[in-house]
Amino acid sequence: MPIFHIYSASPIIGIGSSAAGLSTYLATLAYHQKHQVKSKKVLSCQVTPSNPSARNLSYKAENILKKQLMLDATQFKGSFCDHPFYRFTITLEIKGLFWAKNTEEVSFDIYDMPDSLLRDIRKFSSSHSFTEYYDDLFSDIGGYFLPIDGTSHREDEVYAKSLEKFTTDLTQRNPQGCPIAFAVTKCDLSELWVNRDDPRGMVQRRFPKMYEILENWTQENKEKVEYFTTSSFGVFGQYCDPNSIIQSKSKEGTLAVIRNPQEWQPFGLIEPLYWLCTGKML
Ligand SMILES: Nc1nc2c(ncn2[C@@H]2O[C@H](COP(=O)(O)OP(=O)(O)OP(=O)(O)O)[C@@H](O)[C@H]2O)c(=O)[nH]1
Ligand SMILES: [Mg+2]
Repeated sequence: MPIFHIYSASPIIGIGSSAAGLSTYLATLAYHQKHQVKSKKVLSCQVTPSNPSARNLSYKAENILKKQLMLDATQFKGSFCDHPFYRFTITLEIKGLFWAKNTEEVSFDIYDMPDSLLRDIRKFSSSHSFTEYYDDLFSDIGGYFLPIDGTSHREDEVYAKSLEKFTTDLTQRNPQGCPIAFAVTKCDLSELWVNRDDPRGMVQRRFPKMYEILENWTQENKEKVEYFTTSSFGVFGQYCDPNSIIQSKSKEGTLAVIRNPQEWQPFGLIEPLYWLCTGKML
């Protein structure tokens, strides 16, 4: 059986809204060996954490998330290269023509950045002590993964301003273009779950200002943006109850822990990463 190996040489950078769930997402990706992919053409999907930091994430999922606790907030480092990166390989079995099956392997590195970065990008980019750090955010990057807490819609305007600065700088510094995967996280929560199959519509309605910035950017510069819905915790039972217990809610979003670790079934984690690496939608 032929194996198509796609190796994304340039890393992906993950930057999200406050406590968007990026670290939880990566730990969940590392921990679950088999992942659900909605597309019927995907027969199976397996994720392998392939460097020590990624394997350590899997350990955190087992010993923190599964014990109904939260991960610590990701710390800001003085220099971009000090942030750990995680290496993953996604192996997909894809239905071909007639009875044929193809195997695809997609490997990539991803950086987990602290979420304060997106909120503060305007302050940050103009601060002299961070010039080098800011420059590194744009050099030789394969794509950006932008997880946004779906319940942080009252912060749309704040993030839209940062996104405007970020996309303008991206076009200037990276003329070859760079894709952005915008992922609405925590879609196990009922208010988001109902619209999980319409990511673009959900972003357009809940985050109209960010949507406008991204759509203008794609049209003017022929850059690529795609929208996704994800949940690291998933839903469970006959009534698709959110598999999460809410700890607190504010305009910045919702903090929660996993509710039923035995029924832990994340969804939507693979699609944005696959798209960033291959340019194809699953
Ligand atoms: N309901 C729900 N809550 C989630 C999900 N993923 C993460 N959370 C919660 O969201 C909060 C933040 O998660 P983190 O993974 O620490 O978020 P982060 O983006 O890494 O945040 P920083 O490291 O502070 O930048 C925690 O309370 C998580 O348990 C999810 O899929 N569903
Ligand atoms: Mg984090």
